Amino acid sequence: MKHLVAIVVLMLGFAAGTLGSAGVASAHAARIAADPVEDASLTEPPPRVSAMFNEAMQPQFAAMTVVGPDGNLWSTGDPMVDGAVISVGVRPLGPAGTYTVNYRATSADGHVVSGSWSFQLTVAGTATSGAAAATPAPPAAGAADTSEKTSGIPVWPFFLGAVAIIGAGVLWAARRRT
Ligand SMILES: [Cu+2]
Repeated sequence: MKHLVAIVVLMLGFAAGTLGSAGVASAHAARIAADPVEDASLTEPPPRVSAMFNEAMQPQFAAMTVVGPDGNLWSTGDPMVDGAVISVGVRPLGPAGTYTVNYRATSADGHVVSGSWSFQLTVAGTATSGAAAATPAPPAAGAADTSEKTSGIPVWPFFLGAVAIIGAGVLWAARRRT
């Protein structure tokens, strides 16, 4: 039981560190460029969006999604990690408005880096959207991998929620014992 409490405390600390790291200057990997650039006004949808970091990122566990003004998912396929650059394909876009790119990736030192940026589409495309962003997108055609990263949805909010719930339960149980 003691070990379990220690593990949960560690996980909570890690989660808090992940959440708190966004605004804190640190030596961890940081996003140094984005394509399209932040707040760009585009008349044509980009075929892909990408973020460049200041160091190479681990190819595993990278997530990147594009959510449109309609709240739907417009990214398609798996995120691609190429050294310090993470990118994901984008469907032909639909409604004009703000599209937000969300990403989460692990740097070489194991720290998780997550964030988002937005760009504007000023001329509506004719395409229809993908799945609603709240639900996992179906795997890309031909994709054999059905792991969670295939969906393109960051899983960490759910992970943090689960950690919080488990942590509360363990602490409650531990308190009852003493
Ligand atoms: Cu780090």
